[in-house]
Amino acid sequence: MTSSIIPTVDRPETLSAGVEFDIDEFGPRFGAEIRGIDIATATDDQVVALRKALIDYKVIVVRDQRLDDAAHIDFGRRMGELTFGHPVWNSGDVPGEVYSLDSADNGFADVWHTDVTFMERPPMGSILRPVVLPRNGGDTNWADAELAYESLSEPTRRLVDQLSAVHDGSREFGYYLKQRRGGRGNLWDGKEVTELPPITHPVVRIHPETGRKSLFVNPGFTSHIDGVSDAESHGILDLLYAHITKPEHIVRHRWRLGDLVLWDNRNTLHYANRDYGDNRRVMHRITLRGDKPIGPG
Ligand SMILES: O=C(O)CCC(=O)C(=O)O
Ligand SMILES: [Fe+2]
Repeated sequence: MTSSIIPTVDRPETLSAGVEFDIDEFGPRFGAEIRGIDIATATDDQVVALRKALIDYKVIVVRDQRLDDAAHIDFGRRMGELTFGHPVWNSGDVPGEVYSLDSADNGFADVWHTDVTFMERPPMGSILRPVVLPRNGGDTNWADAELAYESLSEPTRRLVDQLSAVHDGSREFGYYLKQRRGGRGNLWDGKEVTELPPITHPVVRIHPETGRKSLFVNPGFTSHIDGVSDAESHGILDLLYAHITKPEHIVRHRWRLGDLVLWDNRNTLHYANRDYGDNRRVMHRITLRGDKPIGPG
């Protein structure tokens, strides 16, 4: 554990003057636990510093918080602009800003994915807290898609730099959307979502705040690589998924009640282990509005 001016990494423009946190880094540029902050009463300087830490570490864990949905939402509003919890999903008995994932209601996230990449403007980030936890199991894993890009060989980087991929939310949510309120979903980017057309994004995304490149494909929502054969698309995506999910690109979090985890949704993927049998697990997420992904081309 280091006590330092946040953040401790090598981008001087993100240094925050005078705000001290304890940071326990999981890796040089991926994952960190921040200690010594009370999210519900954080100062403006601390919120700014947290926002910078999120850019530097991509996944931030904060423990021992006491937040309900309202306080979770209030904190999210200080971190960015909130969207509906999801473009089409209605979580029932929670505010519209909350996306509730309840194992008793078939809510699982046991496929590697980046949130909502099937929309033109996927979220910038997400903030998640457990509401009900199984006695054990149900850890969440995040993969660093920026490190994954950087650790590809140069010829493969050159190949993927030129590619774009189609993301399709209708595979998972199309049927649900048709059933719901006569095909009317939630608002996203100011418009009611009534269909989920395939959306094309660059395979390599340039982070709008750091300029770094990351792999922006995921097994949850990417249907295929544009402009290549099916066999080539499968081959390229399989190669990228195997590479992204190598153990050295992953951090894994074991949840306790009171935890809050924030992630940058522009350069990470995540996966929730479904290894707790019939026990119940309920997670509440709020979602921060993001930009249209930009590639190197
Ligand atoms: O349940 C989890 O740990 C992750 C859920 C998830 O994918 C999300 O909240 O976006
Ligand atoms: Fe997710």
